[in-house]
Amino acid sequence: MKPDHRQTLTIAGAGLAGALLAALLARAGWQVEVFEKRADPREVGYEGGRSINLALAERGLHALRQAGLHDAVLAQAVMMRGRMVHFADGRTALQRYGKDDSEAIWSVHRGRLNLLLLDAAQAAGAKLHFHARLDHVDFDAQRARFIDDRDGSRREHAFDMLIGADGAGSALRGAMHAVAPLGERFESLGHGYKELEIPPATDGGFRIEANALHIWPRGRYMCIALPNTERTFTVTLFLPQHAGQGAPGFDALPDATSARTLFEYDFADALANIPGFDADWSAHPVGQLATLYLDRWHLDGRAVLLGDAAHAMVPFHGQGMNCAFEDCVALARHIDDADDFAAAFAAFEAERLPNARAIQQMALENYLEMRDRVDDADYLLQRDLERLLAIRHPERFVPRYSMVSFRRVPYATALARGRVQRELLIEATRGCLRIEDVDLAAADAMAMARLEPLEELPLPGETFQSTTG
Ligand code: FAD
Ligand code: E0Q
Repeated sequence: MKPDHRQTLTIAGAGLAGALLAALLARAGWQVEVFEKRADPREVGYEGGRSINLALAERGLHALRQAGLHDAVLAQAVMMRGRMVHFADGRTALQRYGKDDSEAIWSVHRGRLNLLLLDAAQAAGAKLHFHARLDHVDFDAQRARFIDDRDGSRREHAFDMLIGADGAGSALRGAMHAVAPLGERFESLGHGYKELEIPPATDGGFRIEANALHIWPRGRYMCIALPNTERTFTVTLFLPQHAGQGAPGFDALPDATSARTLFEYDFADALANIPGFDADWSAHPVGQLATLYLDRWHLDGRAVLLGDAAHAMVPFHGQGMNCAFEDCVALARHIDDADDFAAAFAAFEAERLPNARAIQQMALENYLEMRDRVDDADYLLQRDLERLLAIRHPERFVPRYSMVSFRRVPYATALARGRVQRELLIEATRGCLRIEDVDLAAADAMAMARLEPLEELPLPGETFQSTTG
């Protein structure tokens, strides 16, 4: 479709996905209006609530490139070359994410990224409305009601179509569900998270390695830390909600003193760098983690969901935002390609829903891998062989982590090829203790026989260009 000035695209939610989508669609020439329940963060400062920083990888970077924001975002990001694993005995080891610095991920500040996206959306011509919480939708009359939570005042808005970028608790999803069930299923992980801060060192520098994602795996739970440009780190503790089977849980840590005892035992080297531990613990809430599955994401041409509103996932692959950004590019492309909105939304759902399912599953799998396996001997041997095969067969054997983080092949492809590769690694390392024990010729033969070259697979929408951008 060519942009039609008699039609307005109305977006609910000006978070990460809503703001980027508004920028992309406005740049393509569409009239866009965005309604956000919170205050304008550019006026009141960012009132976050959820994770302070996020890992940005190639999928997200590619989407930002489409909006002309790649360089501006990277200028405010800290490179993370790999995972710095802090073992229980105090040793540390850096596990590189990629082959060199061209394959790294980036720690970005959620609030600053959101500000940049809002500015870009506005500069491209999108109209932004704050203090406007989507509350009720009449799909027959095509009218939506928004509430200003400061005083409870209401405003009505006539829409042509609604796009739900209003996050995991999406009000649009609820309204769509009332008209035609979406097959909604929430699966709680049973684990929550809490954030703490490592401030700069007394000399103003970073207290621990700056260019890494730190991880303290402890079997059934773990801590991670991501660097900030301010030379601080945001630490996140992931822990079962309920204590049991010898493992601690948030319910058994009623106060900072009991939490401190856990940290003294399990995360002593982290605790030594968190001088505000007690205050952080008391002030920060425990966040919930869940996966949201839907069977449908759209209501003919009148409404569609994307990002967390459509497919919230657990954060252990660092892909929720990256996937949401990829959704934005895909939706803009389908709107460009299709003859009407119903066809665009249907094509978007058909392309993205299976891929959302795949990354949701990989994110769940990564929790087990991160908290329990990164210091396991079998796992380390398989990673060694994986690295070797990736060098020997660069076009065929691409580690699953790399397919997810450094490539843009569909997530479903990464999941399927990852399965084949994992089987291969298990078979080729069976009975081996060291990489020298592995029969490389046999591993090579398996790679050749079981894996087609990856680059021959087409990428979705490689040809999409926004009309004016
Ligand atoms: P949101 O960012 O939640 O934005 C939704 C917006 O809608 C908000 O501004 C909200 O105020 C607004 N809104 C809500 N309801 C209404 C309403 N009724 N009316 C109007 N506006 C409304 N992802 C990564 O890629 N990398 C990471 O490293 C990473 N780490 C994470 C760590 C944690 C602990 C968590 C919880 C998540 C992490 N994620 C990460 C996932 C990422 O935060 C989400 O996937 C991403 O924020 C989704 O963006 P969104 O725009 O869909 O939703
Ligand atoms: C990344 C980057 C919250 C979070 C975010 C992440 C990652 C992890 C563990 C977590 C996965 C990884 N990872 O290191 O394999 O790559 O974003 Cl817990």
